[in-house]
Amino acid sequence: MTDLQKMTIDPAIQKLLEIAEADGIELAWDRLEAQQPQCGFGRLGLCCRNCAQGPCRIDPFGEGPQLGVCGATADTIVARNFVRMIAAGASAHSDHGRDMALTLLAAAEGEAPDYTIRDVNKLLEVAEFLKVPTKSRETMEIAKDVAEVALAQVGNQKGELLYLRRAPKKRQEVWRRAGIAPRGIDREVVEIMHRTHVGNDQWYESILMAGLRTALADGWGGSMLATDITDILFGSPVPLTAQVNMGMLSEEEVNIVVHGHEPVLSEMILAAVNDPEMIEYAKSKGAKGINLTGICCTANETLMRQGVPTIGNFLSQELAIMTGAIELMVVDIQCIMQALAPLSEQFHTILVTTSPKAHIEGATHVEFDEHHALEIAKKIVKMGIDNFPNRKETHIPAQVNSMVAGFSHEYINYALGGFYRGSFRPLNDAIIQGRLRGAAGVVGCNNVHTSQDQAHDYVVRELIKNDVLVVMTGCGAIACSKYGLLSPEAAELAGPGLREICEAVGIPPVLHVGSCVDNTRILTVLSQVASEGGLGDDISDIPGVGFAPEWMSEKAISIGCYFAASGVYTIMGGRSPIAGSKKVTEFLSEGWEEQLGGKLEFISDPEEAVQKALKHIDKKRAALGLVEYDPTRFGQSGDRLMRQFIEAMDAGLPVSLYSAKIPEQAKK
Ligand code: BF8
Ligand code: SF4
Repeated sequence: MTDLQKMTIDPAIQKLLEIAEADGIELAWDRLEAQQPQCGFGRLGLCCRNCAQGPCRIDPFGEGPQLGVCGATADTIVARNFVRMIAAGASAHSDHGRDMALTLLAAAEGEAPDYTIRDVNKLLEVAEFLKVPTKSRETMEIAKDVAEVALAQVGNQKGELLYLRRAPKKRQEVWRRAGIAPRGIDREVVEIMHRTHVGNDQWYESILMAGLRTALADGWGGSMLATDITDILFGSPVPLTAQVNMGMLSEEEVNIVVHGHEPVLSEMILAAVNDPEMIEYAKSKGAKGINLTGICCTANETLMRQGVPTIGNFLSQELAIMTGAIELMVVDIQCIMQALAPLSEQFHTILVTTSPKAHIEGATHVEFDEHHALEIAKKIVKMGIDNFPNRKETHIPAQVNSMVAGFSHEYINYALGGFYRGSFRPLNDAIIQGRLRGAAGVVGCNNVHTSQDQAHDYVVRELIKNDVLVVMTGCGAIACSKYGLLSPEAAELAGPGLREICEAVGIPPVLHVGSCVDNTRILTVLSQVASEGGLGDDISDIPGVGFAPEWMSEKAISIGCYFAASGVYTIMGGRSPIAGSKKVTEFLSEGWEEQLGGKLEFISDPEEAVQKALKHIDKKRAALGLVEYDPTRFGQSGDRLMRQFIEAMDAGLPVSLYSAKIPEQAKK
């Protein structure tokens, strides 16, 4: 493997890294090197700074100190650090959900005229879950109540979150029995901060179970509300084709890039760049038009609904600026590197921050306010257009790939069951028959410690090759779309059973279900699959796994934990932040599996991770009494054989369409 391949497998990024090296531009990889050696205690989760008597560090080799000044053990310190990660991640998702609810409220009250209700059916469905009456009521009246109940859920003090009822009954009972059915989102997060204060909860098991309750408040609360309200305001996604990677930057147009997470901003920027006046203005500055593209999850949001091209995932953000082709990058919240500000000063790019919660020193701040959304969005776009004449030399890589995105859980249901009988029955049947071995959710970030996208690409290729249907979100989805895995043609790479399904239904073997908050769509699919029958009656019965091969953010930890608490075997790649405690590591695995049927494990080797995942899927199949997975039983139909038959005919080779065996020379 070359040095460049060790950094990224994306050829567009490799090309830009070469330029960075030649020009002496410092990037995340250089800063990682400058950080070496990284603190071993911190890496293992063994450093506590929760009070001013510390920092206290526990010696993992048992030779140095084994207790913090207050007497905290390694297990306590590791568990406390871990659940604080959950709390931060759950806060990020849930505060995003809260902001979506506030936008819905403002829209319903007529104070945010640029937003409207694009999916009334979804509003009605959500209203039912939130116990908001709908009969003989105006849409905006319902929307106002939905927004208010959603906000009340965030601050709920007693009882349980209403969305827990979306889970299979058995799962709800598991949560109640374990004492982890979340109350309100804010309450759970505050409680974690309280529990982990010096001298409070000091038993790792109790700390970790509280962490799970907080993670559930994210998955079945804050994130689920964020997804639902986004669908209400901007429409539930349906499949569309789109393009991905740096080649979607334009040499001739004004390039505006949205980066961050909240579609409240990116949707308005999209409206602004499509304004004919803006386009004319861009032309007056010598550009051919305006080209909007995105990075990270806000890109996923606009991609899923509008087909806006995505130019990259987390580790691509600095390189995007390095193309010299971006007039303006507008960011809102989360996963935005501070390094973008000094970097953009080396180019002509204007970096605009917009959220009162996410300022960056050196960037231009234009505060976004949903009450004047379009006006502010136009102001930002105009700044970009005005910057076009300042563009100098550009290095836009040629790489572009096609993909299909937009698989909401509603659409997956529709695609598999058909319009008149939308259902997960065909999916369940495919798993029962063994045509599909199982299903997997592969999600999460890039992490500079591992080659960008490599683990995502490897894990997903292996899973589909083994007839495991894959659903993806976040930077993982962007990663795999760059290598063509989210296109229908990728069915060629799938195992025989999965390939047949893809060809029959017309879907890729890897389905893009959205941004990181949209992992909740996977929870909804899992619940509906469990309720459909034939695959047990709980999420933990389903032959499925969760993966976050390149995770780095605290949000990913929260996601991993709410999947585990929902009954899914979840594998996180890279380094384990709990490696400093054997007890904590075992509790997250065996302990949680015993109580909850799901577990969380950190496995750095992707090959080992895939093997464990397949083994787990087979174990679940056996527990359900399903036929053993046998790929040789399938693959005797489909487009591929027809294509091979025609090719062989053209080549004058002896073949029979009805023969399962095609002569070697007829194969590609
Ligand atoms: O929420 S996958 S790097 S962009 S945290 Fe961030 Fe990770 Fe990307 Fe989206 Ni999710
Ligand atoms: Fe040290 Fe305990 Fe304070 Fe942590 S809480 S820094 S272990 S004294």
